Amino acid sequence: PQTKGLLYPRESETREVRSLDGIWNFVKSEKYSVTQGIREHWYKNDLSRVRKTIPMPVPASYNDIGEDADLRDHVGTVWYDRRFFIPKHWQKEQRVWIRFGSVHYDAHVWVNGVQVLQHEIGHLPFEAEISNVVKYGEENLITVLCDNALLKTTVPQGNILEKATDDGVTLIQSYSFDFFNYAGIHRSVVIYTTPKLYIEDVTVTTDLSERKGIVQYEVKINGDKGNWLTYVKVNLRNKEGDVVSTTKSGSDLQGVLIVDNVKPWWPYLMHPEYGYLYTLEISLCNEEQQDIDIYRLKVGIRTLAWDKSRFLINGEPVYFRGFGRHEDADIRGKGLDLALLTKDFNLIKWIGANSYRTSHYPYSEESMQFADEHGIMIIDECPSVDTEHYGQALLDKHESSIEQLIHRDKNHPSVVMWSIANEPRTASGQADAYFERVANFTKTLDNTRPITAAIATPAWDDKAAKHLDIISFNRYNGWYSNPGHLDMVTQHVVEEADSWHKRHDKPVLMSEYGADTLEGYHSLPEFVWSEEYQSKILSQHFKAFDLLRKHDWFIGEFVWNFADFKTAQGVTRAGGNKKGIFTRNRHPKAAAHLLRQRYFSISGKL
Ligand code: GCB
Repeated sequence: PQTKGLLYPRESETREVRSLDGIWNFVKSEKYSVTQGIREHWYKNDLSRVRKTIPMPVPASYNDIGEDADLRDHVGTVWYDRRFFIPKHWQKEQRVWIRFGSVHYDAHVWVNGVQVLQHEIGHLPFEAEISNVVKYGEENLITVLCDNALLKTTVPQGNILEKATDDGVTLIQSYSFDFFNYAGIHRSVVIYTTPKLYIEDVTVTTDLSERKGIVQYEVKINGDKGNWLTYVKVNLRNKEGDVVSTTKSGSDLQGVLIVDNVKPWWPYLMHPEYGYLYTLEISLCNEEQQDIDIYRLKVGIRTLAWDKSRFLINGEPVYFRGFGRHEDADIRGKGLDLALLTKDFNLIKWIGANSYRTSHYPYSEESMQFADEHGIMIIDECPSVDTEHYGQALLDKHESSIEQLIHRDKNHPSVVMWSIANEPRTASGQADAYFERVANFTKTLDNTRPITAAIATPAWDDKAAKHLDIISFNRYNGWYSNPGHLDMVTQHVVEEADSWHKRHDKPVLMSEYGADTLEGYHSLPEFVWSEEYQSKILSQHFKAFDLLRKHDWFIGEFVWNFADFKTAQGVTRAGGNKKGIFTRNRHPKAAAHLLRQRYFSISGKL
């Protein structure tokens, strides 16, 4: 795994960043074959010389760009390429890097015909130094092979079947989770520079003591120091840009900064000034105090604590009002779209939510930065969905996904919990040892945040929850269980939350509930799929949550889902999963107004 460095690429006095986003050339392999293009050396020259290419936007999923079902439903490999310049002046005293925000699922990258990267598991960044591969002051070629196949040992798991069609055979990708397996170059591609000796990584942890903030940092540098004596100088700046704390010169790679009259990081609506961020400015200097490298990182100063019955931020108990979500939109699929991201955060705040779970995979780095700034708490989930057939190969990859996730997101104040799986099959005897391993592994990487998993196995049958700090459960009362029976919701929710708490004596939250709803379909009395039914199902849950909130240990409610999203085709899905409170275009359904009333009223700020 690529767990060295990977700081978000930012410009500074010593670093340049260039985007390779835009239109690339694209071709899909005719058949499912990882080796076809490799055998035929498609990466050695422009793809357009060997195949007829089509234009493909980056970042975006490729599936919904065309009018062709074969492209949408393609199973296997596709190829992208484009040309780019490297300025001549980068040759001196620089390292040149290529970095991908994410490619789903498996990616191989060549620069000028030389393979520089391979990365499996989508949703996470990866990078390589390409200083010795690029041509300076000239045009260069980058080629990406992307494979979307999900198998028994991928995270998440899937299965590929060969089926007869009217014209021969075809490959069908099956998977048990319901979100569409979008693929392609999903997030931004950048080329950036660092000095030869550079800041490779930073880890920050924070604490509060009375009115003081404590920022502990650890900096990793990399590169040949030669005979230089180097120093790390760290400044903490407030929003106005004033230095509020600084290290003495000649400091170590690790240290502590103290901030008087600190402004802590608070969740949205928990404090008038929520989402307060300082800037940590790290300078690597030589003995004459000249800057060799400078990197800046936003820092929120807060504490997290949890016990058997509570979850606290800055010493205050938190009740989560949130959503399960997806990175999903018309045309772009899972491609990063800053307009959509901004709109989503506006809607999250409009509705009064203070949190969401990154169901069912890590979301973009840009979204994590938004969450920091808007005070939105994140339950950060790794891409393990519906885990089954437990085994060592799967465990290795599952752990790798967690390692990469924590490495990427460890410094975000918004991340308040790690979710190590969604709806794993935890009735199985093997789930016990498997999740013990995964939970322990996660703890060794970060013990400052609690661990959860969203579980759908009933408490009495589950083998994994004992390894978690906080229990999240998913249940569709009035939908998958007893559809049409709104009078069977409240009691069942209360009983299930109670059963989790009795068995484990830990904080409990409901991580999914809801009902599919076709916008504009109305029915009185309420009928499944109508806007009235969704509103009523929410109200019945609210009654349960109000009963449960009398106990400290019930700590949150997460509607499924923020917005409608695309799924594989199936007779239970009308154009996708319609459990959104917003439509796929982000318009409110009737239930959005109801939820808004509740979220503001329970936040105490109506
Ligand atoms: C679940 C899954 C979620 C689905 C949802 C549904 O339990 O965790 O991924 O989308 O149910 O609507 O069926």
